[in-house]
Amino acid sequence: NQAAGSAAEKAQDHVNSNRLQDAIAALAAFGGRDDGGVARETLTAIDLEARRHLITSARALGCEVEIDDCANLFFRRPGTTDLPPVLTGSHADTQPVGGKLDGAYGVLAGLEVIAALNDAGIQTQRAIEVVAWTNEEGSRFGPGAMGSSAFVDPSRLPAYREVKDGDNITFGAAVDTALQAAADVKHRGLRQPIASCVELHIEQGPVLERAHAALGVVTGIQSVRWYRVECVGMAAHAGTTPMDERSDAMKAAVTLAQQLYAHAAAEAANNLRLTLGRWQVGPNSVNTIPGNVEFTIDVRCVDAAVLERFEQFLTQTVAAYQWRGKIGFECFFSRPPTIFPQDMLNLIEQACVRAGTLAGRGAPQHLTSGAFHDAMYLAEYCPTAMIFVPSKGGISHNAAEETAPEDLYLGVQALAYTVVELANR
Ligand code: HGY
Ligand code: MN
Ligand code: MN
Ligand code: MN
Repeated sequence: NQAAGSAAEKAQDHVNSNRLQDAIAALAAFGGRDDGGVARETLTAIDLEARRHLITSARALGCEVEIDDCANLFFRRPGTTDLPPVLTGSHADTQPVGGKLDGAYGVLAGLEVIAALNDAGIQTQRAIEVVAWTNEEGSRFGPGAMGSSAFVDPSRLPAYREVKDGDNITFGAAVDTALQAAADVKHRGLRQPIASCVELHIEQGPVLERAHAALGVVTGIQSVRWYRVECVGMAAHAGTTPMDERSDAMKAAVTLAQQLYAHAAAEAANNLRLTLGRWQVGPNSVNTIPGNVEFTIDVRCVDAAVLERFEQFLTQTVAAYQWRGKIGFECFFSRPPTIFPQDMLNLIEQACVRAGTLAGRGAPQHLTSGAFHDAMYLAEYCPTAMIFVPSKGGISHNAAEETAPEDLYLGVQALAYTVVELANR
């Protein structure tokens, strides 16, 4: 496929680092924080402003823009045929305190590839679509990756629409507001034909940096489960209630939490990762014994059997806890491990080797993603793969998230090569 190779190489060589940096800075302004981080949770007013900015930017590149029933945004560069498009992109929503690259980099990289194709005067057989998925983070509305999940399986959307955020706003109402704000954008259904998908993302961990690798060929994504645990005791007076007569929900929650951390430590050899990230205490008063404590569990592992073992331990430990109150839990997010197909890995490898070699950097590093991504759902639907660039200090989901401009540039070069190769197959 020599002709495509040269188009892919030409596209790679037209990626513009300064234009990419400007695009990253412009998007980061939406929800930008004094500490350099970004606060732009999904479908908030600031997220809608950022979406409008992306629509304007994509139209300036000659793209057609479409939006679907889950408010996923698609920026399309037509091809010379009507064959199903190649999809790239990522998510534009952030954690409550996130960085300016998580998700945003993949969306802007897709737009930079389109700008490079325009500069190079390249036409591809297949259209190229850049997507900005709705609610990848799952922090405002759980679970995560709702947009890509509903795209692949529309039957999931009704239940997602019922999910409420901390202010009792439903995801459905937030989606409808986003659709109204994009009334000038062509509407389309979910689950459209896609030939293949490539997502470029920062690693968000320390592997590439420690390996001194500029680029990562992502072989898969580890499994993940989210649980909500609720301890229901009885609120009572902190001063008058004897210790042996309390139904202290905080004591129950803290005891259970310690046991879960001990289990995680026992599973360290399997690299089980446990996070108890969000706690809500009722009535949350200095001098009232907590009557109600709810906390979340985020547990991950490359080996799904380890998560099964975790759930058994959680069930047994909850059942064994003796007190007057009760403890309940529910799993509200569960994804098996994702494995990307070998032929896609080979293409990503080829793209990374060329970009890395031209820059005098070493070979790309193969790794499993510790973070989940929208690509985990797309992998169920079409040939899918991911490219990583390093994260400084392995830090992410933190205002200090950072990647060297040179590495961000190489990542987009590898993406350009991959997308053009796929769009000419
Ligand atoms: O949590 C995750 O893995 C993703 O970054 N939202
Ligand atoms: Mn992300
Ligand atoms: Mn994230
Ligand atoms: Mn993602």
